Amino acid sequence: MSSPAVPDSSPSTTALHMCPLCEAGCGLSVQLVDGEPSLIRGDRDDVFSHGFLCPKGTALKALQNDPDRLRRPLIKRDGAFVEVDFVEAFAEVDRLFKPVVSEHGPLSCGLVIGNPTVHRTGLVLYALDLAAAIGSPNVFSAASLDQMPKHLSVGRMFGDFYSIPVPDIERTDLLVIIGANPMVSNGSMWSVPDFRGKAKALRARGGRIVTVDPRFTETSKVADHHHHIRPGTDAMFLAAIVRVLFDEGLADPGLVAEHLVGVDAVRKAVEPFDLDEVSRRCGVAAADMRSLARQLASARAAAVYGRLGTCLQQHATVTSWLIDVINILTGNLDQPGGAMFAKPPAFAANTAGPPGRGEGVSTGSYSSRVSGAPEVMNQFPIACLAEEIETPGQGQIHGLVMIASNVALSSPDGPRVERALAKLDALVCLDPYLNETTRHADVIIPGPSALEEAHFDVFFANFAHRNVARYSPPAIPKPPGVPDDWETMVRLIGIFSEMGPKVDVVALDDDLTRRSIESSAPGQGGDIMEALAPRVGADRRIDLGLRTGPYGDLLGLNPDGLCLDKVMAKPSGVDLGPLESRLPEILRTPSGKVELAPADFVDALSGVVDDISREQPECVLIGRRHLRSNNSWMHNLPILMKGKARCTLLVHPNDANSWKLVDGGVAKVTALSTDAAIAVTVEFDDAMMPGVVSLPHGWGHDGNDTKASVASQNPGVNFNVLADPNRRDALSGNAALNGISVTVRMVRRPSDE
Ligand SMILES: Nc1nc2c(c(=O)[nH]1)N[C@H]1C(S)=C(S)[C@@H](COP(=O)(O)OP(=O)(O)OC[C@H]3O[C@@H](n4cnc5c(=O)[nH]c(N)nc54)[C@H](O)[C@@H]3O)O[C@H]1N2
Ligand SMILES: Nc1nc2c(c(=O)[nH]1)N[C@H]1C(S)=C(S)[C@@H](COP(=O)(O)OP(=O)(O)OC[C@H]3O[C@@H](n4cnc5c(=O)[nH]c(N)nc54)[C@H](O)[C@@H]3O)O[C@H]1N2
Ligand code: SF4
Ligand SMILES: [Mo]
Repeated sequence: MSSPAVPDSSPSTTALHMCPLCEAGCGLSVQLVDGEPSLIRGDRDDVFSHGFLCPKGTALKALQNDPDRLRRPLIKRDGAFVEVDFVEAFAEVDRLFKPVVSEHGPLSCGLVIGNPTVHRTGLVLYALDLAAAIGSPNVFSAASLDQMPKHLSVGRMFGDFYSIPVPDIERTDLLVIIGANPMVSNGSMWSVPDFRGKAKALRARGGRIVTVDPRFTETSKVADHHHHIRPGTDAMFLAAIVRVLFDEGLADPGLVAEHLVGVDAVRKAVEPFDLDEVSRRCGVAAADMRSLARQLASARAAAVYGRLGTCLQQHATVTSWLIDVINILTGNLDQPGGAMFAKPPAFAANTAGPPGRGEGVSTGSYSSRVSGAPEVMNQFPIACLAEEIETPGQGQIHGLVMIASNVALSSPDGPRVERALAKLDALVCLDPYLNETTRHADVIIPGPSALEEAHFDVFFANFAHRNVARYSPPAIPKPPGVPDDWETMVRLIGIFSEMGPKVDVVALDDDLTRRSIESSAPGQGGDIMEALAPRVGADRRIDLGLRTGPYGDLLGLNPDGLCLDKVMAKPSGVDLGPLESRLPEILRTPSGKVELAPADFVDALSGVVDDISREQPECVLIGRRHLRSNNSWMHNLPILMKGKARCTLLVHPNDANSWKLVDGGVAKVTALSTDAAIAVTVEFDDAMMPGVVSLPHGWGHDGNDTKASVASQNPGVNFNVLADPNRRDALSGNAALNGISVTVRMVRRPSDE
């Protein structure tokens, strides 16, 4: 145990915590001197991460101390921000939104949920309540810049949006990674800290890793084989592999067969995918595709995993679906070493209600006002945000609440998004920085820092490579007067429920939580609330989730089961074991079967067929990530900004020669569909597939009216100036931020500086 083991006289103690920055959720050991974090290391006893952490975890200390990080709210007075206390900030929110709601109705308000929301317990546990209180269909989230296609594909196949199978990396023999770079991202929709260590162990026991990516990535470097693939062609590549499985009699779902419907429909749907034709378009040799199909079918245990590269494209849902079609047809779904479902200790819909059958998922029960985008998971595509603000008429958005979102940099056509935000009558941002997005706010409300608040993984346990339950109390106390995130959320709920800014937060929280219990356990609200007393807020919801979860004490009925007290008693976490087979129990489809061939996915495959013969653009742009960067918001920490400039355009040297580029020079990159352009430093790199260039997103810190002294020294450029909001995956509404057709022209040689 690494709990405090220091003499009482010493000012140095150790607090255990969890890193909330990315999906790996590493356990931290925070050394405190005089109550201040002095050194952050990995907690070696952590049941999930075993001491691993990355440079961003260490940098939580720098984040804690960043002088630019907001400790108090800001409100805009005569065009300039002034610091106020929290009481005044909430009063201002109430003052701002009252006229918006009374003049235009609740439909004129909206909610934007940014990425860190799902990493902060108090925010994520109350986000749905806030959406309900706002009472508008205008809900948007980073999911539609990210993983919506995967939610939709598994939703249709398995009946729940969160039933995403993940590679059982510790037991697999063959891991095929498509459009993901876990060496840098540390795993996404697949919580897998220390990917490097796990990859090494996999190969040491004779297993193999294959990457499929337009760039030879950091992950390709630790893999056995790499295949360059043209951006946006994954669906045809996968469909051709499925056809090989059928043609060669290799399709064998194994134990899943008895729970499966739709095999013949898939067989028919992939018929048009001729290996040689697909190969010419996607750039992977036909022999390599054939061999991959055979290897996947013959491996003792194999898993195909796809991530962001497979989601930020126009055929993203179909791609996400075909990945699991292959996992199923090669007999690897739900088998040890294959693609398996986690069993989270709390909050998973696929552990609730009767097992094996359910209502399934539906989409499109309403559509967005301007472009008619169907709702998916009760959200509209975030790419529709600007048009919903700018287009006059009934339902136009006039007031917006944004939680942890930097849409100016993260969503397509950032400049238009900024112009739209500037037009709002009311914008409140929950955010610790004054940045490219929050500069347009009327009120910015920061929360406690990552170290100052308790943490429980609400979301990513659904995709964990191993089942665990962990809770960390705050590592350090928060400054006086700063509400917990859940308190801020409840106060906003009070404001949007017309109770005013001074609502009794605990009483309203009681009411919200009791109502939510009643909705799933009618008549039991009172008793259950009593069993959870005296906890309130986020902790009460965590306790409820754990106790009614699949390992729970069932509020006393199963005394050996889990509750929050028991999890808290194990500061490095409770290990709940390796992934286990969950079919058919996990299914929530109306048929009680795995739906291999959802009709709209099969239909959408015909659009992919049309693409096979489509002419290939000369140059397309894709994104990338860096280990010491986190989307758009950690560029203000000197410790992470060390080293050479990172916001560069990677170009294959042969392309660079034919386009007359110079290494280190500045090039103009122009999007063919919109004519939007940016200027960026060129870096030659033979890791790129010819015809493909790569630029990271999340940069473009122009420094105007922001408070980011370090970030604005290294501004970089905003990738998403080039992204067209109308380029989306039609089924899920996810933005197709990769594969943008561009031209690259030299504007300045390094010597011209
Ligand atoms: N260090 C760090 N870690 C992070 C983040 C970060 O910003 N920095 N962000 C976090 C977030 S929010 C997420 S969602 C995850 C993302 O996690 P990952 O998906 O693992 O990360 P990316 O680096 O975006 O990997 C996407 C890969 O897809 C490739 N690609 C692009 N287009 C295509 C295509 O059309 N087909 C194929 N096959 N490949 C393509 C890119 O070259 C890239 O290697 O990372 C998380 N972790
Ligand atoms: N071109 C291109 N664009 C992309 C991507 C890409 O690969 N290429 N990736 C997409 C993906 S996967 C994602 S997830 C999105 C992410 O895009 P966003 O959802 O906009 O998230 P971030 O860029 O991480 O910005 C997070 C915001 O939250 C604030 N914040 C940080 N921590 C906290 C906290 O604890 N509490 C609160 N209240 N606020 C906090 C930060 O200051 C920042 O303003 O970007 C997407 N955009
Ligand atoms: S990999 Fe890094 S950023 Fe992600 S949870 Fe671990 S320490 Fe934090
Ligand atoms: Mo993401």
